[in-house]
Amino acid sequence: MAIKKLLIANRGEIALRIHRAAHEMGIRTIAVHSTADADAMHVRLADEAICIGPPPAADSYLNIPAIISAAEISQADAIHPGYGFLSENAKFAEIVESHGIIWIGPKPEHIETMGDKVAAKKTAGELGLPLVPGSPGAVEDFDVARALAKDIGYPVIIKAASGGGGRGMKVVENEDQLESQMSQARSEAKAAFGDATVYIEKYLADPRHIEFQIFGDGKGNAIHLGERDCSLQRRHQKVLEEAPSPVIKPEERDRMGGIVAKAMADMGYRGAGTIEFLYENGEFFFIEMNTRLQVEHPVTEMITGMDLVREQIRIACGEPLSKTQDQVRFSGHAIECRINAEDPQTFMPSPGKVTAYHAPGGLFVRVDSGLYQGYCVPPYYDSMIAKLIVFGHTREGCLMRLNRALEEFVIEGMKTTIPLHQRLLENEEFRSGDYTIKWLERWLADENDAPSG
Ligand code: MV4
Repeated sequence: MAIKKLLIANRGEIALRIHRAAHEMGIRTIAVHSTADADAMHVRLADEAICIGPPPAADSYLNIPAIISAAEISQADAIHPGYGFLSENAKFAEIVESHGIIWIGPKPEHIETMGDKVAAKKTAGELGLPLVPGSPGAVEDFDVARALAKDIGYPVIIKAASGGGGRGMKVVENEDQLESQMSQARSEAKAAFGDATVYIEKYLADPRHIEFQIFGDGKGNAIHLGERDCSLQRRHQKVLEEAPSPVIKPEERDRMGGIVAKAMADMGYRGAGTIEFLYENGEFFFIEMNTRLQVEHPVTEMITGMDLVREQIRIACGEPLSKTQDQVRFSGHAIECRINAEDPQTFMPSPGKVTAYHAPGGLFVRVDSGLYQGYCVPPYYDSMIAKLIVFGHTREGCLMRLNRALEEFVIEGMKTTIPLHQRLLENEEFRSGDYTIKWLERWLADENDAPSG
């Protein structure tokens, strides 16, 4: 099953990332784009480009008939969805496969299962992954919820089965609040996702967010590529990610990674996946699985020397994993800064025309971005305009190089979050690796109370 032409059903830096891997494998690429993206770099770089609709994503990058038509017209033999948009849409994966087109992603049934958080948790538990204590499934009845919460111990958290990414969650401090919070969670979930199903977990007060990268070949083999620490988030948006986590010891990585890879092998998982855990007091608790390539995959590439998109394409073609677990080697430290077209204090979006652009370079510095001088950042999509990824043999060396690279980065014509990353790099707690999921928002609030000149 060789691929000659690949349609990239995405935009921005990830479309470039996929194009690069494809071209290095001798595969021709087809870009799709909205009318707002006619001048985008992903369109310029691809061998062919097809306009699939007007600016709103619902009419273009989420427009399944338009994308399938583009694939048919261009005779694409594979589709890579990138992240976001249609990447975790099981129906789309099925439609792609039913047209005889190679889907560069997991089996549709696994996308479907992991998209339902209750089903995902049940599956993870059956596969031997450690779970946050909580309800064994969906909870509908208040009396059942009350008994469960009492058993688990307060505080508890109510989550929407169709949620994810932090949407539709309610923390409940005591029994008095349970009934009202639960009915509120249910009606919000119904309104947001068309599904009122909720479940209950013990609320972990201040954990880290640690996720394992895995690959499966769909035939019972799987490997892990270590963890990423994604604890630095604001309103459930990751700001900076690093690998390895500053708090995970090699033995812990090998042990947990082994458990995760075994689970994925047993389920017959195919392609790239990420298993998300909360980590508190030396313990891992499964929360969700992402069945796609992630924004922060480059930090894993930097410390393993592997090309994760190439790996995805190989697997989709039915080839074996390029390495056994024993051949995966972790070396050094990598950090990724997400650079958004936003005010670095208020986080207000700031799209506009790039009037000057200079990307940093030099040893161990990587910039994934579709920006160029004269490009207009459209207001319709995500505000992330670049990723700066830096490697160092040690974390300290990585931080020094990151500081240097941020200094070099010039993006004029709009506000960006580069100054936020520079402020963060000056912070001693961040530098020491001593942070949890609550740390960044607390630090930003403190900064606003006492702004430095
Ligand atoms: C939690 C939690 C505490 N306890 N579950 C937020 C997004 C979703 N993926 C899961 N989330 C959380 N689940 C229990 N039982 C705290 C969070 C959470 C969080 C998790 C990861 C990264 C940042 C976060 C910010 C706030 C809350």
